[in-house]
Amino acid sequence: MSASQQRLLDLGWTPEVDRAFRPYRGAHRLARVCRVDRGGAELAGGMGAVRATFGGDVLRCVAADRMALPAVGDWAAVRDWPDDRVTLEVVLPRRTAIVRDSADRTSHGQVVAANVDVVVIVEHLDPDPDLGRIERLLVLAWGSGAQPVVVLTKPDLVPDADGMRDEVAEVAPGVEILLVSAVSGTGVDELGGLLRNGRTLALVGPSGAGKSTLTNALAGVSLMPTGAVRARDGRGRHTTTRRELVVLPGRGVLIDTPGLRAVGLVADDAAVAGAFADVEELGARCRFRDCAHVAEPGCAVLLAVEDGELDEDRLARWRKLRREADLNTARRTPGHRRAVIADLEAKRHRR
Ligand SMILES: Nc1nc2c(ncn2[C@@H]2O[C@H](COP(=O)(O)OP(=O)(O)O)[C@@H](O)[C@H]2O)c(=O)[nH]1
Ligand SMILES: [Mg+2]
Ligand SMILES: [Zn+2]
Repeated sequence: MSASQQRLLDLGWTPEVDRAFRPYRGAHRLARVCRVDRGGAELAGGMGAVRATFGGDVLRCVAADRMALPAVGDWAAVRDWPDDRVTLEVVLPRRTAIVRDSADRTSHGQVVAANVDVVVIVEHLDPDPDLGRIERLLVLAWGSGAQPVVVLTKPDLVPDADGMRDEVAEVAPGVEILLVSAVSGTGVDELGGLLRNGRTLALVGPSGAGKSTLTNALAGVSLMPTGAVRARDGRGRHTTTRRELVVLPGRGVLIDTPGLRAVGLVADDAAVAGAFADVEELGARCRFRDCAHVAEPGCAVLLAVEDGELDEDRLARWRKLRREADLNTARRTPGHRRAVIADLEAKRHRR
């Protein structure tokens, strides 16, 4: 195998990517997006790193739909010009995408990371983990098409990490949960085991959870600035002038996303159902098929709450996320928008 092919494999290249790139071969080069900023993107490919601005087609697509904006993890066809300019001409179809509400709250989502195999939800044990945030990030993960895993950091700082993991397990049905301490080394190998066969892991979670520390621990070298040394710009915000995609040759690819604060979700029903598999399962046993689990007779969900089998707060958070998902669905389909919103309003008044 050539060095160029090896580099692409290390970047997570698959035959699927190759097929998608085929029509562009010849005039274009294949590369993966490592970072995006206002002016363009940094990419890596068989020939090494390259900086590109966005081509006309990309800009036209972005004007119509923000989701078309190249994102870290995207595979792209780039073009070299005689005057040494390089342009990102085409974003290849995404296998998976982590999508959140765009910061400007217009109509579309914003792709946080693309072509991710495993979404690693990173949450600290000290201070206490925020169960609601974990649930939201699980919805984000289920919506992406990638497999979610929860990593609880800083177990070295609490007396009963195992007990806390059990609590988190209650809000993460069917999801693997790892305790990982970059300080003591606990769980680092276990997490590293997920990085194999050129798979792409994306770390998501709040600022300070320990994402960059994990990246460094997995890489075995300090690639990412962490809490203690992180630079801030004049407004006190964390600067993002750093790479986000790290290649660990022979293992896989890590995407360290900047801290997602209040995650605006572009949740849909399926993503919420994935994150709340326990509620869904109970709901399937309700007497009425369209049971809203509010006051219906024969409601298995309410019965479970009564029996202490399902946490009331979790049910409340599920309701809230379901409402968000409904509103998102409404927002995304302009034709149905008015009717659905009217219906939601009517329901709200009835309650
Ligand atoms: N005690 C302890 N501290 C940690 C652990 N992981 C991260 N930290 C600290 O938490 C702070 C934030 O970590 P950082 O990686 O920058 O978080 P990020 O914002 O999610 O990238 C840093 O001061 C780290 O040294 C851990 O497992 N144990
Ligand atoms: Mg960080
Ligand atoms: Zn019910």
